[in-house]
Amino acid sequence: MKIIPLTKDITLKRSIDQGTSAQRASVLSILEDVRENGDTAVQKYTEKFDEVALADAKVTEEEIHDAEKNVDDETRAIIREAIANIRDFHERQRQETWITTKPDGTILGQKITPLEAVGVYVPGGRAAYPSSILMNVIPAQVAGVERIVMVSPPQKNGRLEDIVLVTARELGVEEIYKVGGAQAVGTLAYGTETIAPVDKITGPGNIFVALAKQLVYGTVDIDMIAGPSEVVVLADASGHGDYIAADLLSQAEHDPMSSAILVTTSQDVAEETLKEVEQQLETLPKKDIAEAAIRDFSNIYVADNLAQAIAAVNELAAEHLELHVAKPWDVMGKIKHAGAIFIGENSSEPIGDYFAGPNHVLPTNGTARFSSPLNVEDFTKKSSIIAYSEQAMIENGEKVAAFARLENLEAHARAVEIRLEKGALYGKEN
Ligand code: HSO
Ligand code: ZN
Repeated sequence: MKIIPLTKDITLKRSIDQGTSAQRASVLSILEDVRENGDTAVQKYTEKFDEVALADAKVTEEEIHDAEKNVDDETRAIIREAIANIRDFHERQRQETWITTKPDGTILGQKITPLEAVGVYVPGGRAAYPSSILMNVIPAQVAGVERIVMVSPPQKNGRLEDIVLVTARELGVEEIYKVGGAQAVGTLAYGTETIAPVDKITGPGNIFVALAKQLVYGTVDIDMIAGPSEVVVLADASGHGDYIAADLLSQAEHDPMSSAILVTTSQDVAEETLKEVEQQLETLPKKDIAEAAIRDFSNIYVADNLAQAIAAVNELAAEHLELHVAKPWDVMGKIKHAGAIFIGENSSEPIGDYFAGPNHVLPTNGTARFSSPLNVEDFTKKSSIIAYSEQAMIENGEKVAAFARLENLEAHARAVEIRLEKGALYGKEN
């Protein structure tokens, strides 16, 4: 991390792991194996990668009860409150089916249907974030998805992390399997003898999971391929270096390839932030990770004025953007690209990770230019409704037939014309 004057063409080093060709080949062969050999293949890979033999991957009621004993009431109360906030926010995203009628009797509409089955991948070990379970499951539930399946790699004792099971229970997710990696993605996409396939797979995972999701896309839908977490802070002279540094580090600790950027109009804020980052870093348990991210993917840019700073921030199209400026709402109106915008210095990014309500699954690596946070609509699909009246058919049929002949599609034209000839006749019969 260095302090650099903001020039016109700042290039931001951000990165996403694309995987090696060996990793791709291995993922492809696992997927093929799971597709052909179902449960037998899944068991084999669980033994190989998770080093545990599981005759049945399904999580039992007993395992959930055991997990519940190990998670205290206080923790569960926090999770419940987060669930309520996240559910409340996502309820507002729900879209309704609509229908419109025209004067000639034509009825047109858009029917919203939830996906029938969704699989949520939950990484194992330290990355088994309960918050990510909430962020993936709740929008699916609000959308009305009937079957939500959770998969996660087993620990060596053959069980899932207590907190994963308790969070699933709090959400009412009942179908949980102890399977991880590419084999879990294959299971969800193709189904096995014991696990029915789903329509969409969401949730973060390691490179093998990401590659597998890419490869099954088309057979099923997927959410996105997320890159390392990133944050951009925009600050003017009113910004406080200690707050800014703390927030930069909060995303730096996610991944050695995470990116934490400050764009500021104030040299003083730049210097104070740099000093604070160095100091605060020292005592972080994940110092190694955060240090790498700060060293390799993070910088402080000093702009001449706010307009230049805003232009840079739009260029970056950050996953998370914090506005530490005197008039954050004014600046908000000028932001074109960001996954989530945190307004004012009390809106620290982790508030959004856990508790405020909006989804923390956000477009990374500049994809906020064209994509949105995970949301309820992602778990629904639309069907168009077209109902033509006889009058509408008679009035418009010839135009449609002419359009069809423009494309040399004679059968299309005749399908319409047969109604123009006979429609009146059938109409009279009724
Ligand atoms: N900041 C991450 C999400 C997360 N943070 C989960 C903590 N737990 C990506 O938005
Ligand atoms: Zn985070």
